[in-house]
Amino acid sequence: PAPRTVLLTGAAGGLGTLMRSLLPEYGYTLRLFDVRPLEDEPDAITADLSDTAALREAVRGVDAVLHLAGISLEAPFEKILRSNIEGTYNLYEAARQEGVPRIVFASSNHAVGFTPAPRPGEPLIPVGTPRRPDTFYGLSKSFGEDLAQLYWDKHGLETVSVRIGSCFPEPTSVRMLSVWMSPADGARLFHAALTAEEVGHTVVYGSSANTRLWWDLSTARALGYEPQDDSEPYAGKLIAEQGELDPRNPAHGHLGGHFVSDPPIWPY
Ligand code: NAI
Ligand code: 15L
Repeated sequence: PAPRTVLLTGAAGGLGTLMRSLLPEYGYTLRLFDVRPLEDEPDAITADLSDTAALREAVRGVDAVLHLAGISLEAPFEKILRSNIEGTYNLYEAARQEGVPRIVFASSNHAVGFTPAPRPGEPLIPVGTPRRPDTFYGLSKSFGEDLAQLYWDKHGLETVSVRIGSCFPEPTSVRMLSVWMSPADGARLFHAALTAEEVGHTVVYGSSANTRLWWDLSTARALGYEPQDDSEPYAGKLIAEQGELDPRNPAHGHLGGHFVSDPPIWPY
């Protein structure tokens, strides 16, 4: 049966806020979880991913989890370790103990961020490309994908790991023309990941059907995802402001953009 009640971790964040408004249209009842209080949501659970008792209670009875909580940019290793590595482990343990059948995990393009960006005419990057994290942050997403595989192989807990590109209302850089996922396509993809049958552990890239796409969306489409948006209408303005990408510049020539720099520079 299609999942109805979904635990949304990271509900107070940028993507969480977008999904709180978009996912109910698909018929979901969302249970909200974040360490940051959600003032306008009296039933939201305010807790840290280190609080294993709160997590057990949060996942009890849900049909699936959409796991967005975590540090979403580069940070000192100790912080990444606590929120993204141990926090994701704590969530999987709680889900296993409570018999939750599926997690949709917000992985990131930064798990493969050091992969050279394909030039026009070159093949798109498949999900099976070797992982090449560009940061401790990307490393934590690589860990999350391995954790998901372990919990599928050993415990039969399913995951769709979504290597999200850039999910924001509009693309704001030339790189984002290749990796952008419109919020509406994000909701379409998360819905497909929540409802597709027999996913085991499936890894997909998360983006719109961009004209300048860098990666292969076939595993996402196999879940039933049909992207409707394309960043191309934003191309003229962004290229006029920022210039074309120069593949000789490391921060232009890799999937992860400026995350490959040391230190990583945002925005790009
Ligand atoms: P965000 O930083 O706006 O939101 C993350 C939320 O997680 C915050 O509300 C924060 O309070 C919460 N959180 C962090 N550590 C926590 C902890 N230890 N316990 C409980 N809650 C905690 O990030 P955004 O943009 O909404 O991203 C959501 C997820 O998607 C993140 O996991 C991020 O890595 C991933 N992602 C997002 C992309 C995007 O384009 N927005 C691209 C690729 C991945
Ligand atoms: C991510 O993983 C970040 O969470 C998000 O804030 C963006 O930086 C995105 O990747 C990106 O690569 O643009």
